[in-house]
Amino acid sequence: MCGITLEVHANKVLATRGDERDPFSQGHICPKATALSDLHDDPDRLRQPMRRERGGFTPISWDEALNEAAERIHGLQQRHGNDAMAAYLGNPNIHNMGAMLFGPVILRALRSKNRFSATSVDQLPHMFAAYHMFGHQLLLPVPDVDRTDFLLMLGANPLASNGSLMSAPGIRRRLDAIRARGGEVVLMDPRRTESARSASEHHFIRPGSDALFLLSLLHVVFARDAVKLGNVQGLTRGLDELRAVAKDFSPAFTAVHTGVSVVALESIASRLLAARRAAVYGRMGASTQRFGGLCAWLVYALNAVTGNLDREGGAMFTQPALDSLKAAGGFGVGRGSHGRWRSRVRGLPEFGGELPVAVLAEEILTAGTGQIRGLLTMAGNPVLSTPNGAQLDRALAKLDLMISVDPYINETTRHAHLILPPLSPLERPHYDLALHLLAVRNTAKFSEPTFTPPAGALDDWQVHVGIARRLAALRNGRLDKEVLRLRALETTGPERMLDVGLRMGPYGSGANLLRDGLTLKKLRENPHGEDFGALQPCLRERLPDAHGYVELAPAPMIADLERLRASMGEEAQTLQLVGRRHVRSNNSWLHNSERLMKGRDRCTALLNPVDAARAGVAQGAQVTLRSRTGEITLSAELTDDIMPGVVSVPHGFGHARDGVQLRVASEYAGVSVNDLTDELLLDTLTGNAVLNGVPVELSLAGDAKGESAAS
Ligand SMILES: Nc1nc2c(c(=O)[nH]1)N[C@H]1C(S)=C(S)[C@@H](COP(=O)(O)OP(=O)(O)OC[C@H]3O[C@@H](n4cnc5c(=O)[nH]c(N)nc54)[C@H](O)[C@@H]3O)O[C@H]1N2
Ligand SMILES: Nc1nc2c(c(=O)[nH]1)N[C@H]1C(S)=C(S)[C@@H](COP(=O)(O)OP(=O)(O)OC[C@H]3O[C@@H](n4cnc5c(=O)[nH]c(N)nc54)[C@H](O)[C@@H]3O)O[C@H]1N2
Ligand SMILES: [Mo]
Repeated sequence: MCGITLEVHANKVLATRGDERDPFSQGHICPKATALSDLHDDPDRLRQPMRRERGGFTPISWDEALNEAAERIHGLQQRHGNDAMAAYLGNPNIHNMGAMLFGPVILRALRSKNRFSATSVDQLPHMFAAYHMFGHQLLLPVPDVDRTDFLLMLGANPLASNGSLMSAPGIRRRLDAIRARGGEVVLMDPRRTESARSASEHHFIRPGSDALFLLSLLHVVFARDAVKLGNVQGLTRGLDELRAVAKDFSPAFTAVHTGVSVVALESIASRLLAARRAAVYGRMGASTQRFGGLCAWLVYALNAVTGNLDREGGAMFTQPALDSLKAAGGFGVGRGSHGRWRSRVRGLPEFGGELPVAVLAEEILTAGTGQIRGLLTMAGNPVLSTPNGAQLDRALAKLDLMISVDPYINETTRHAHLILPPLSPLERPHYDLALHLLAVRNTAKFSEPTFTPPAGALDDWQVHVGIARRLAALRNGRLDKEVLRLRALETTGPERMLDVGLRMGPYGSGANLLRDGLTLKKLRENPHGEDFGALQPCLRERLPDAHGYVELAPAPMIADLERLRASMGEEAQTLQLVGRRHVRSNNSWLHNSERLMKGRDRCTALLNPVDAARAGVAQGAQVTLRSRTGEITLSAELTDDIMPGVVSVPHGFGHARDGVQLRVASEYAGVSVNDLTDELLLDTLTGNAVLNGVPVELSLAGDAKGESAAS
């Protein structure tokens, strides 16, 4: 989302700078931008499809690869049924225009109910809450950081992440501006993070307890009779039920569980209520935890009852230039769905057409009709990114067929029979379909490919349509209508769709060709990007007709409160594991850039000195962390910045596995925290994985006591 300027010569990037003229990022970039050229130049990046044979991977032609992919999928589905072929979509799809527009084509062609994605290790609770409250899974409120006077953040570290469900390039500047105009930023996080330094105030909060904290804030709002609905007045339902629910959760009742004192909570509530404009924002720490669904709901509800939903300086909704909520032409995203089918083994419900990725391994490993025997991964590395990744690692080795659309031979794709590598990010055009939807300002920008792709190379979308068309031909013959439709799509490509989408969007000319509106041509003429201004109140128009109101007390959330209450008895005796991100990293896949990786070891366990002393752990010592699913050994970093009783380990490491072909990443291999996260530990309301607040045991590495504890 940040505008960048690349200075290039021949096929080489000489310099990467922030684009000062980009109206959104205004010159800001983060280190990930410099990695673009490293990805482009990386000798480990695959330039040709690969087939796994006895002696390792051998390059094959694209035609051979696509034909073989389709034939093997078709054969597998004929033998075992359509659901035997599963798909997993990873995070980089959402930064990839072609994959966003054409991913659905291959998913439809697979006709499988076994669809998974990184959504269920990430923002699923937000989508779940948006679906049940606003009637559309993508109506996600974004904090209007540029105009708010009071920002309360839970479990987010935007100074490392650059935002998240709040695309906000240069977030430090934006947070500093809040304080400069006399406002406040309050952060709740079990670690005093980089973002805590840009906040006016930081409070430790016990992992997994945010729902209790939020209920107490609501309790205070109701107790003080301070409810104000503002712009959503007349649109809401369930206010009385919300009041009745919050009544039980007084600050005194929850304080022992959250670790946030009554005084602190009352003071935060007072300032939230007194602020002219305030916004509450929750992210990974409040989302990928045991009560993620409740947190997302309560954050949105709190914004609503304090008059801050859909108003300037509050929690607002974007009006993106290509509006995938309303897009014509068949590439809009559906409102969402819940419980239309269930996973075979554990019986977990689908959401939005997907099953929780935490069940993927058991669906492969459990024999019986409907067992998953084939998997297509598209831009995903679930071995490092999903709970109990080690189990999934073993499961993948057992598949009859695995195909990966991915530029690397990594922890996941090393199991693939075929790897189909897309273009480098500098060889494809870019328009961010997803993150404009989550941005703190309405803007649009299109970037041309920097370099011409090598002749014959294919990008993600071409692989998607290429396999889909071949599958259709195998099923119905070469002259089938579907085959011809897909062939036409292949020649049209994503840019035509983008152009139609922009024309039909809120700033486009629509069907009126004489009206002067946004087109792809216009964006091409202004590579710095178009600015459509600050977010505007728009919820009334954006609520889907089929819903038409804001539900403050959705039935599934109310029912889930029983689980929350039950958890209050069982205070954790063990350390609670949480995650962290580093500004020079992105999940698992930027670790092959020397420029990003150099410097001291980042795959460490942050421990409070109190916990360290109890286990006899000194600064820098090797420690072992164990959970139900496995153990990892890494060095300890002692710091008061982490709350007592909590240990923090980053994810995306663990590259020392046989067959991984990542030269730099292997030097900084680290260990995978997802060998400790537990596929059985879920936010059962939404099916989202618990990656924060996982019980673990700590011991000095090689300590016999720890070993006996593990058995
Ligand atoms: N413990 C713990 N686990 C976590 C998290 C956490 O905070 N803690 N975070 C979670 C979150 S938020 C997310 S989003 C997930 C991410 O989960 P995943 O998306 O499964 O994992 P990534 O590490 O992002 O891996 C992306 C893969 O895409 C490939 N790739 C990169 N660019 C492209 C491209 O343009 N095309 C194609 N075809 N492939 C590409 C890379 O080589 C890599 O294999 O991890 C989750 N896992
Ligand atoms: N540099 C960089 N940028 C990234 C990424 C990256 O890997 N590197 N990943 C991208 C992706 S895929 C995503 S989804 C976003 C994520 O963006 P963010 O959510 O902003 O980033 P995280 O670092 O995961 O922040 C989660 C915070 O929650 C805290 N936490 C843990 N448990 C709890 C809890 O129970 N309650 C509370 N209140 N806090 C808790 C953790 O200590 C951590 O500081 O970042 C994106 N941007
Ligand atoms: Mo993510």
